[in-house]
Amino acid sequence: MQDNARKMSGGRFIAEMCSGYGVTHVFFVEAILRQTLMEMETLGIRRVLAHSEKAAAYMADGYARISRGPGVCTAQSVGAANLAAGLQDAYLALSPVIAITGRQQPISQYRNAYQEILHYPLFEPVTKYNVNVDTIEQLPYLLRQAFREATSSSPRPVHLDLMGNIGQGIDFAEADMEVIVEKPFTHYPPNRPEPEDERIQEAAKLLENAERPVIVAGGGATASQAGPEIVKLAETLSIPTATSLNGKGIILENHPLSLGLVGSYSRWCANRIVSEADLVLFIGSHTGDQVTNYWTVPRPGSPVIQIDIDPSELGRNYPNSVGLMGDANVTVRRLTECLNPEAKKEQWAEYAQKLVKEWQDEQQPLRNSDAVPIRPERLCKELTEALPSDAVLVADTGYSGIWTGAMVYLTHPEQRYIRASGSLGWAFPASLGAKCAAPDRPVVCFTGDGGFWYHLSELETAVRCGIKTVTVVNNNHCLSQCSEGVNRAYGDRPGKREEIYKFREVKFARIAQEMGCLGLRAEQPGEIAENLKKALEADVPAVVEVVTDAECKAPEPWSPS
Ligand SMILES: Cc1ncc(C[n+]2csc(CCOP(=O)(O)OP(=O)(O)O)c2C)c(N)n1
Repeated sequence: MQDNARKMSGGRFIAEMCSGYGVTHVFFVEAILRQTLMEMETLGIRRVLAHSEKAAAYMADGYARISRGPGVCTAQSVGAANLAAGLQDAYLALSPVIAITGRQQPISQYRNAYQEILHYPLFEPVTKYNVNVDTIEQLPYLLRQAFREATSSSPRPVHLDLMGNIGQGIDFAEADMEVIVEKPFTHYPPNRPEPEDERIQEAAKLLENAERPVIVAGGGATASQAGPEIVKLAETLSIPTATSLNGKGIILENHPLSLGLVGSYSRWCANRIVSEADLVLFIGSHTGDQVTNYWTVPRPGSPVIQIDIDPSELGRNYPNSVGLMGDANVTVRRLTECLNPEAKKEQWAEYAQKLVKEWQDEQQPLRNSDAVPIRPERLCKELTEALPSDAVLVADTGYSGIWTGAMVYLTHPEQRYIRASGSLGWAFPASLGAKCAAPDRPVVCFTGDGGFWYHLSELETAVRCGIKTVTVVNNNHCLSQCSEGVNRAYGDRPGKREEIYKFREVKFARIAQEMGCLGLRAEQPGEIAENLKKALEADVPAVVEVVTDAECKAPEPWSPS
């Protein structure tokens, strides 16, 4: 027996560990870990019973992204596949979700046990640590490692599969165990490594000598809370700065050096400037297809400096002139300290701003449009104006990501933006998790009707658990982003093409109202502002349905010819 070990159940141990690591909410579908959930109540951890395991995983993901720490979700054996499906977005977004499932005892394995398939392969592609907990003695080691793995380097989901289909082999088992909480791993980044001096000097020289440098900041910059340091660096040399969707908010979108979003969900001005740059500084960006518009922006072969906490990312898609392995915040600070401010690129920055202004002028008539059905650009303008200075905006995928990413301006340092990494329907449950992590901040979800349909039932969860979010439904009664592709496929051929992307014209405001929420519907542009105001002031979860024009399509991303 160790010095500080106490005899306790696995359930008590898991509950105390979660509490020690600062976990305030757990998201789950019954039946799983009943002892743990009971013990969590005594420790003040809120149990959020969801209507599906996928939604529970999305909630834990939203919670983790906003709390900047581990988010916990759990499901019994038969729910494991649903839970794993919900981890794809967290995996892609580098979100530290801890997923706990139960699995049948060995005596039932491989003999047609009811509800049972192998879990391990389901979780392999969506976790960085995927282990079985067979005995209570393993629990302290494996659970502590799970917190460490989830939050360190590139944070990502982890999975513990406990003995017993509802985890009872661990949950109720007793042993002498010590609750050890390793403070650094209660949040990410747990540590802030710095690159070597010579590398920093090399990067500084390249930046000083470049004529047209540009910064592209990504999710790693957000994770490191590097915004103020990046803005200082940008201002020191007047470097135009673009972001990915995960980096949105790193530089305020009314800052004179801000270009907005670059890549495929983007503004053309950002793509043009990044494309014309003679040096690109990627900060905490995975340089994937979305932020680079399928690796065309910047052009292949462009000189690149890259900063990342994960060395395997340095040069993955663009060979680095200099690769800086380190935390974004401290690395950028050290880089700025080495720069000669006389090497400013004012002309280049002015040129970049001219393009940004052109883009904004082009958008103006759409943002102010009084058209009915409402244009999404007008909705985004109203949302920009209504968004409180400390709001969290949670965006779904597809057009919801494009509209909010490019057209809702974040203009306050406290505002946060998180978005689906591609899974339609993610945003609404994720916004509930985000609200649990930040109960005092307004949390606004932006989703299309196609996305909202996925987890509509979680409105009941929001009301039951008092999770007071605002959900803006861009309701065009169809999968608008898909209609173009379907029409292209049909070409001139006759047929019922609408069957592939159209829905019935349902009123979400009425459904919401029926479920105990405040439900509001805007059919005229002039109604949006008042509805958003009422929703933000409501003392119940609110749904603001805005009837928009399905024919409005997002512009194709700009690419170099
Ligand atoms: C899980 C999943 N299935 C399918 C898709 C493909 N998809 C991307 S956007 C989209 C349409 C979204 O429709 P809606 O939420 O109504 O927004 P709109 O395009 O109408 O603005 C679809 C089906 C996806 N991204 N994720």
